Amino acid sequence: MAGDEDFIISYVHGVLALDSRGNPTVKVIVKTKGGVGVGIAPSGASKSTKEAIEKRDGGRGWGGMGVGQALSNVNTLLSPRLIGLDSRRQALIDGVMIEIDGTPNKSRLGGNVTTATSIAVAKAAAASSGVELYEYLGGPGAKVLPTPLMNVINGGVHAGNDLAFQEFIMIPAGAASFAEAMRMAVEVYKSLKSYLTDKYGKTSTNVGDEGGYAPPMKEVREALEALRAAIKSAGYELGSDFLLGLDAASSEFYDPEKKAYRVDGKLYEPGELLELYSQLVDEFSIAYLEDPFHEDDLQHFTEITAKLGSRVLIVGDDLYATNVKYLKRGIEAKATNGALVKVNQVGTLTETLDYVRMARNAGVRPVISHRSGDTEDPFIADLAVAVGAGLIKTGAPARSERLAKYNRLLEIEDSLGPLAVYAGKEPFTR
Ligand code: 2PG
Ligand code: MG
Repeated sequence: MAGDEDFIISYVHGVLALDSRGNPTVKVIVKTKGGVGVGIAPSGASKSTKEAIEKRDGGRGWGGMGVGQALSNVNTLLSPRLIGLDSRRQALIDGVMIEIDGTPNKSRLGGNVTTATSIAVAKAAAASSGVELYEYLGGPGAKVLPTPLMNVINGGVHAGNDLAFQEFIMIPAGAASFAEAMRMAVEVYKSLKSYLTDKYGKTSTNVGDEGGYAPPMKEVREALEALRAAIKSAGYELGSDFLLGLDAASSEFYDPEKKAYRVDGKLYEPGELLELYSQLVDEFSIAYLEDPFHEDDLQHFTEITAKLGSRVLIVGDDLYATNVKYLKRGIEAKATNGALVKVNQVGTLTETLDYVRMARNAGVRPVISHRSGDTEDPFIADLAVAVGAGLIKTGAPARSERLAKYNRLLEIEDSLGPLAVYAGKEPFTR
């Protein structure tokens, strides 16, 4: 049994790491007498303006993306304040960082600094107590393996093609276990590769930032058609074995001057875009739709949720930026029935858990998510099981920064044995 002294933080150190796009990021190592925890901050491309600010050096080196100042914040500002604290006191430690930072968006310390530190602290405490991270964070009842939302065709700012929507997602909801979901997903991922090679040539299966293919498609329906064909040729049924999803990430193709969205070479007024979404839902068994409207258009979120919310999970990502302040507004406006969760959008684990709790209490489904620039840190896999989210979005079954999360979930399912429950279709049944 670990004693109290085993949890006391004795070492906090920031060190340079590189993310999956080769950009510098912050890695933090926290040690106690009883264990070590390492956290690495991920980084988005389609960021919300409401997110915590990453500390970047600017200047010429690393194309301005250096994190020298951020690392020095860990080593000179945070380290002396955190050493001596009990690593289990996550809320207190996150509160100390929020206080030292003193800004509404972590711009002094850096959201990359607070994120990596917050995660490292939780991992050090889990290691010190000798239990698995998901169990430390979620308690002995944590046993739900999330249904993966797998972005297998990349568009938007994650790929060099003309697809307006950022993510075309397959969802192996009909599997009986997480391991079976992965097998089904990999089979479809391979059959998608054959389909794309036949139709668009070899270069169409080069992958984008999240491991999905980035074929030279021009229209949204082409991508959905490809997914439908791939599911069928792998021997599965769309609508039962697999569902489909979209992250439109529509702030990226919204034209504020024209107050309209540019999709497939045409301009859509919000009402017309809503109509397009509802046709796609009917045509392609779409059960998941993220950021259908831009991040300040609460009103059309409310409209689409009223119209499609009984059949589709309408999820706010850029809309909420994992921040209770924006989620509260969304709940009051009945804007969505789902809320994306990214620790680095807000910058601490405590604030993330507050957000998950607020969502839950309002009947809004939390969806744990990676970033397009991610790392080998599998933290979100444990987080998803800990909070029993039932859904995780962490890319295609390709590129090790994505597979780190899936592989960790396979390991968790194995370690839970017969106790494990695969969420499957549950998050989609209302
Ligand atoms: C999103 C994310 C992750 P990014 O929009 O949901 O898929 O992308 O990390 O670039 O914001
Ligand atoms: Mg998104």
